[in-house]
Amino acid sequence: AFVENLLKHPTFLSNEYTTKFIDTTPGLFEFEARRDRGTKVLTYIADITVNGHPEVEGRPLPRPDLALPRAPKPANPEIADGAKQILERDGAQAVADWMAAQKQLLITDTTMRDSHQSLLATRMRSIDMIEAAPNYAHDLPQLFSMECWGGATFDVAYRFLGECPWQRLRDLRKAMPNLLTQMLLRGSNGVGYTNYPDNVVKAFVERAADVGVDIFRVFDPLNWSENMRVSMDAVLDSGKILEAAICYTGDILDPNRSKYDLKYYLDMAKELKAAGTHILCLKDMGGLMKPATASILFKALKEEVGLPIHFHTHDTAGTAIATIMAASEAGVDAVDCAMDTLSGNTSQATLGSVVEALRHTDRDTGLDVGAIRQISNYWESVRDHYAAFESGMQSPASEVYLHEMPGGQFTNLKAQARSMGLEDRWHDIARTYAEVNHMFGDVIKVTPIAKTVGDLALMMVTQGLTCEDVLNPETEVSFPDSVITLMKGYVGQAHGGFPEAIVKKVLKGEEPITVRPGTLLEPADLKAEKAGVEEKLGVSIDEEDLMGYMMYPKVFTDYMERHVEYGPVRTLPTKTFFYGMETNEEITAEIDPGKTLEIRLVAVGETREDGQARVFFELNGQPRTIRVPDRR
Ligand code: BTN
Ligand code: 3PY
Ligand code: ZN
Repeated sequence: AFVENLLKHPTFLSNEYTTKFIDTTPGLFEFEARRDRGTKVLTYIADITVNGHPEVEGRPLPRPDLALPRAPKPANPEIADGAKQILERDGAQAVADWMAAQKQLLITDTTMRDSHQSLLATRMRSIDMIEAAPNYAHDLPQLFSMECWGGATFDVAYRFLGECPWQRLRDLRKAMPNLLTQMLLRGSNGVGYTNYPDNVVKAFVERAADVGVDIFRVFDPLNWSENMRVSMDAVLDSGKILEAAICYTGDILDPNRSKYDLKYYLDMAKELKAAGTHILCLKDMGGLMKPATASILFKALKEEVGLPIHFHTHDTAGTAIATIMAASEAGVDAVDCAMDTLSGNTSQATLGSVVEALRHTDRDTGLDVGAIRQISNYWESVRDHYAAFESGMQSPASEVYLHEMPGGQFTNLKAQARSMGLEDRWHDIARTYAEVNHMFGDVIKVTPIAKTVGDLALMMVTQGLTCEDVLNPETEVSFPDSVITLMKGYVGQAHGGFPEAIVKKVLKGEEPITVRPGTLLEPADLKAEKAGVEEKLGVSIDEEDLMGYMMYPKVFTDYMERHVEYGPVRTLPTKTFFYGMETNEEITAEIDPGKTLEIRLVAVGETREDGQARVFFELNGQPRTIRVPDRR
């Protein structure tokens, strides 16, 4: 019975031993499983080699001569204590107190989350991150934190990369024992695009805290603090660090744009302080904050609220470093930057340049510029492999003050436009996006509302509709679901409400809700849900998997099915993952710690009448033939 159960165990079926399984499984079963894993991975490589990867079809190819990205050996043999040890020793409040007491400007590295979300449509794979993690731990122990999880990376891992996001978190956590890990959590929207039942949000936070998130940056797309409370309380209960965020939009210097003025930000900061946040985040996802605003806003926040402040911005207009300097001058405690070669444009400010700009000043970051250059060079070699996902943006652009699109949406909306054949109309889309924002009463453009604005803008450009047409009671408009959801109040209550004209038109007289959406959602029966998926998939899943399922039922089940078929594809080099192999090419894949497969592609045979292509490999020196359907 034991063996039988074992064979049905999902971790066994998914051939993923690395952390959850190998420690607890008798060595007896290793051989069988390893062989099986090999076949699965070969099947994946054969399929991609024959049929190509749909995600990169028709996109620019990486240079053909690219070497595997390899991080250099860290310069420091030791791992010095970092901020993580303060959390472990003295708790979350101690980290906030320490932060506020520091003279140097603290730096968060966003390369593993926001930077590739904003530059490469979130497609960076775990293997490329984990390779560099020891360099961070050994050579940059002064970093405040590593933003490496959450936001769009959660579903993209399952959806497009065939990876378990929890496994990524676990691996990174382990490789950087002295650094605080940080995630972006969309409040009641979790890491999804819709409000989830309170008990799902709570369970998600508990899992994430357990698996390895130290700092939770929590935001609400409407800056409605009431809708952040469930997730904020869950973070506080977990003992981890709560960094509640205010999303920044508008322009506090513009007298004609008084909806989001200084008082608005100060009031919200006070609400978040009252809710118990350890750190206050100013989240400028569009990169709209100007230097003069930073001087006024951060000074006022420091004086009137007194919390340590973490500033997040994007370099879309090319102004991020100027604004960071002004923020630093005004006393901000920490800022987000991305490693040089994945910085700038829609990504974060250039980390090395911020460090240099502050050198020999009283806010000197103390970070080693030599180590930064080494790590940045590594990221450069990684980025080359993701040429297919580059947005084509060649320079910063002040157009962002027109559309106010968040950096994290920019590349994604561009890709969406491209897939609809609208790439040439990009500037029309940008203008329409701005008009939709106006029609919605000037909303905060951040997930998921940024997507809603984008959905309607794309629809209007496609159908040649103006805002006047959209609002005209005589015109029949079939609104995207996301717009209906927003106007119904299912995302939450907007500051100042939505304009009556658009609400009336979209809801056709139906009344929007005025309560917190979570109060209308039945608590999920997590036990029953778990049993349901297990039944459907024919395997048992664990609590992490269940959270993947609760946020993204279809994406998760699709992932699980592919995973059972293809095995631990996360261990393949990125080049192989997206492009398969060339004849005579040899690669290695470490499918378990210390257990490496050597794979050589011998030849791709002809496709027979059965529609199957034969692909000939050597696996650890032994010939293997794999048959895959030829779908070319
Ligand atoms: C891959 O990405 O291909 C390998 C990782 C799969 C991890 C499996 S999937 C279900 C379960 N959840 C985990 O954290 N590990 C396993
Ligand atoms: C996300 O929610 O993924 C964001 O990056 C928002 O800025
Ligand atoms: Zn961002």
